[in-house]
Amino acid sequence: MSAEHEPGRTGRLIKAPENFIDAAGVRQVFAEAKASRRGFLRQAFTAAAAAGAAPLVLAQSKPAGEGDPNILELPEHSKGLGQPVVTDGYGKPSKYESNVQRRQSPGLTQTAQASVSFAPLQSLFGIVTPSGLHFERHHQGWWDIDPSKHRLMINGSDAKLLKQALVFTMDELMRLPSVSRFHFIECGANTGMEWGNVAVPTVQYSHGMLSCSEFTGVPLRVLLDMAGVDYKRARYVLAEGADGSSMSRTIPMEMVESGEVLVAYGQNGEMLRPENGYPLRLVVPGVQGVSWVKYLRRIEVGDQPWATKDEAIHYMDLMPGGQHRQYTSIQECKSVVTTPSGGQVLLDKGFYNISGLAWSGRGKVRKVDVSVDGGRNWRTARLEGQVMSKCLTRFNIDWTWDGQPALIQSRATDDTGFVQPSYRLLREVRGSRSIYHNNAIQTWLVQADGEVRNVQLG
Ligand SMILES: Nc1nc2c(c(=O)[nH]1)N[C@H]1C(S)=C(S)[C@@H](COP(=O)(O)O)O[C@H]1N2
Ligand SMILES: [Mo]
Repeated sequence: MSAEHEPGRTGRLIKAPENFIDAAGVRQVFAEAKASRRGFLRQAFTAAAAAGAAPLVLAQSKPAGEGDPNILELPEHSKGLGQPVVTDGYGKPSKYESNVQRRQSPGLTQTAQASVSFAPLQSLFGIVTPSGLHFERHHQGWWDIDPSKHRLMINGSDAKLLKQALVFTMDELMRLPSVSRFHFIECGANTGMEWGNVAVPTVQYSHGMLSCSEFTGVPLRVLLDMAGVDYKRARYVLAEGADGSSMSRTIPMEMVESGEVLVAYGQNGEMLRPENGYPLRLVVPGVQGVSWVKYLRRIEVGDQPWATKDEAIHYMDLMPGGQHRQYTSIQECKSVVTTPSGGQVLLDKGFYNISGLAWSGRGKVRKVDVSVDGGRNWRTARLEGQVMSKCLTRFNIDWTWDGQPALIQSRATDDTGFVQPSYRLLREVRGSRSIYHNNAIQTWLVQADGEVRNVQLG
C-alpha cells in the first residue's frame, strides 16, 4: 500500500506517494476537468471584460444583451430582502464556487493520512492562496493542537553551543517583536509526475503543491539570540514537528542569521490553519516545503548537518549517473500559465488574457516571457503589483487566438539572471528518473476545438 521510494533497497525508484498517478487516476481527472468546464467559460469572459479600456471585442452573434432575460426580467435579488449579516460562524464562499476545492489525486497511492491535496491554481487570481485552498502535505495526518499546551524548545546538540536552553509558550512568543511577509511554499515534489512524462491533465495536479500567503511570526534569529547561541560554532539548526511523522530538517544558520526564517503563527491575517501547522510552523523562504516544519516544537542548534531520514533517504535528487544529490533545498526559478491550462476549453477564437504565476527561491522574478508557438517566439508579460522576494508573482499578457492549435509556454527569469530551463536542458543535467525539483517550462496545447491539454516539449 504505502509506496515509499527506497532507492537503496530496490535499486530503482518506486514512485513516492507524492508523485504517483496511475492511468485510472488520469482518466478520472480528465472527467472531472470536463465537468468543471462551465466554470471556465464564465471565468474567461469576466477576465476579458475586466481588462477594460482597450477596444476589446468578444465574438457575439447578436447586438449586446438583446432579448436577454437576465436583463429584461427583474430578478428576485432586486426585489425582496436579502440575508441578514453573517454572525453564526466563519464566512464562506458563494455556493456557485463550490467546485473550487483542493483535490486529492485519485490515482495517488496513499494511506488515509500520509497524503497530499493540491491547490486549484486554475481558479485563483493574484498571488495569495486563500487559506482554505492552501495545498496540504501530511506525512502522518494533521492535528488541531491546543495552543495553550503547545511549547517551543530551543536547545543545543552540545550544551556549549548556547548559553541556556529556552522553552516558550504561545503567549510568550506572541509578545515578541513580529514581522509579516508574503512568501510562496512549494513542495520539492511539485511537478514530480512530469519527470516521467505522465502529463497529468490539469495545472492543479501538475503545479498545485504550491501556495502563497502572508505569514506573521517572530524571526527565529530573535529566539536564538535570547538563548545566547554561539554563531561561530552553531552553524546549523534542526527543526522538529510535534506530529507522528518525526519530520525534522537541517537548515543552514546563514538563512536564520539573515532574519528570513520565521517561527510563524499567522497566515493571511489569522492564525495558521490546523492543516498548515497550527499553532506554529517554520517559514523558510525559498526552500522546499518539507523544511517548513509544521506543529513546530523544537529547534536544536548544532555544528553539522543531521542527515535525518527526510534528508538521507527522502528528498534527494537521483542524477543520471546513479548518484544522488543531497540538500538541494532551494526552489529554483519557475513559472506556469494557469489560464488557459489543461482541462479548460476556449469558447471561440478571439481575445484571451493569458495569466500565470512565477516565483524563485533565490529572490525576485525579473521577467516572464510567454510563447504561444512552442517557444519559437516570445513576448514579455506584465508583472502585476509589487514583485516580492521568494514570493509568487502574477503575470498577464494579451492574446488573440486565431483558432489554430497553439502551444502556450511561460519562461521566468529571476534577479540572479537564472532562466527557467526547457525539459531538454533540465534532462541533460538531471536525467529523467528524479522526483524532486522539476522547474522545467510547462507547455499547454490549445487544440483547434478549444480543448487545452498538457503536453511536454523538449
Ligand atoms: N510536522 C510536519 N511538518 C511538515 C510536514 C509533515 O508531514 N509534518 N510535511 C512537510 C512537507 S513535505 C511539505 S511540502 C509542507 C506542506 O505544508 P502544507 O501542508 O502547509 O502545505 O509541510 C512540511 N512540514
Ligand atoms: Mo513536501
